[in-house]
Amino acid sequence: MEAGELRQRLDGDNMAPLWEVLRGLTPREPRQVIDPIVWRAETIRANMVVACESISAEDAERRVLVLENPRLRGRSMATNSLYAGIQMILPGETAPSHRHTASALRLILAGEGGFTTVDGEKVTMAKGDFIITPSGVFHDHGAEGSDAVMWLDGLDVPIVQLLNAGFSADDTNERQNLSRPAGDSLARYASGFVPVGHMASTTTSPVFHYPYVRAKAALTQLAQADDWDDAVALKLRYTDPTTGSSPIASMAAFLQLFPAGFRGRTYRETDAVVACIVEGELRVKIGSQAIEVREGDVFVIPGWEWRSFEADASCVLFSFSDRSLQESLGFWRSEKAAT
Ligand code: GTQ
Repeated sequence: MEAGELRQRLDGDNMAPLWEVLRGLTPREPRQVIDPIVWRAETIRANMVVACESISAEDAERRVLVLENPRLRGRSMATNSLYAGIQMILPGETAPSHRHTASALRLILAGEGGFTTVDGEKVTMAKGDFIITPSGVFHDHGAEGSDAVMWLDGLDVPIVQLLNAGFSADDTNERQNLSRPAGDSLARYASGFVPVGHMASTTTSPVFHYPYVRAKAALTQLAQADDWDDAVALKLRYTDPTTGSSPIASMAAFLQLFPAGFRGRTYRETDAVVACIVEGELRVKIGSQAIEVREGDVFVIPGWEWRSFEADASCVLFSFSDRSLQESLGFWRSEKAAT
C-alpha cells in the first residue's frame, strides 16, 4: 500500500506509522526547544510597581509576574519543565494560605520583614534566603515591616501538568495558625542532629528555610580552599540535611561562587536552568550569545546548550533546574568542551 494511503487508513483507526516519527521520538541528542533569555532587574521592578498599583495581593491571591520563555509564550513556562515568577507583597498585605500539588522554591530578592508560613511554622525572609514550600503543604506570605518584599518563585507546575496529577485547596484562614515556634525545623534537622526515630521523607526536606547568612559563611570559608572547578567554580547544591538529597525531588537548587578573574571552561548539561545573580556581575556565553548579568537579573540557559562564565569581581549566582528529577531517572548528562 502507498505511504499516504496507509497513513490515511491508519489515521481512521487512531493509529500512525512509527517510522515517520521515530527520530522525533528518540532524537540523537536534545533539540533546542527554548530560548536563552534575560529579565532585567529594572524591568522586573518597574513592571511590579505597576502591578502593585493594579491589584492587591489578596485579590490576586498571588501577585506574581510570570516569567515566560519566548518560545513557550502563554504556557507559564520559563523552561520546558519549570515555572518561574516574581512575587511581591506590600507592607500589611497577605497572600492567603493555600496548598497545591506543585512544589515551590523561592529566592528572596528584596525587602525586610517578609514572612512565609509553611505548615504552621513562620519563617522570616531576608535577602538571599532560599525557602521551599513542599507539595501539598499550606503556605501563606505577608510583609510585616515597612518594606515591599519581592522574591523569585520556582515551581514544578509543568511537571505536575505533564502528569496531570494536580490538586489544590484554599485554607480556612487567610493566615495559618502557628503550630511550631520560629526556627524549629532548622534547629531540629539542620544543626547536625535529627530527632531519634525521625523517618526521612524521600520527596521533601523537613527544613524549608536556608538562610543566606549561613550560605554566605560557607561560600566565604570554602573560597579560602582555592580549589575551583574549571567550569562551574564553586557550585553547591541545597540539600535535605537528613538525606543529602534535593530538598524537593523534582527540582534542584544551587548556590555558586565565582572568584574575581574567573574564566570558565565551556560545558553543557542536559537540564535547562533558571538563574539569578545574588551579588556581583557575570558574563555568560550561551551558545553564540554573550550576555552580561547583574544583581537581580534572572536568566535562562537552555538544556544541552554550550555555556561558559566569566567574572571580573567575585559573584554569587543562584540557580534551579530539574536536574534532581533527571538524575533520579538516570537521564542527566554533562560534557566539558575540549580545552
Ligand atoms: O506562592 O503559592 O509564583 O501558588 C505561583 C503559584 C507562587 C505561591 C507562584 C503559587 C505561588
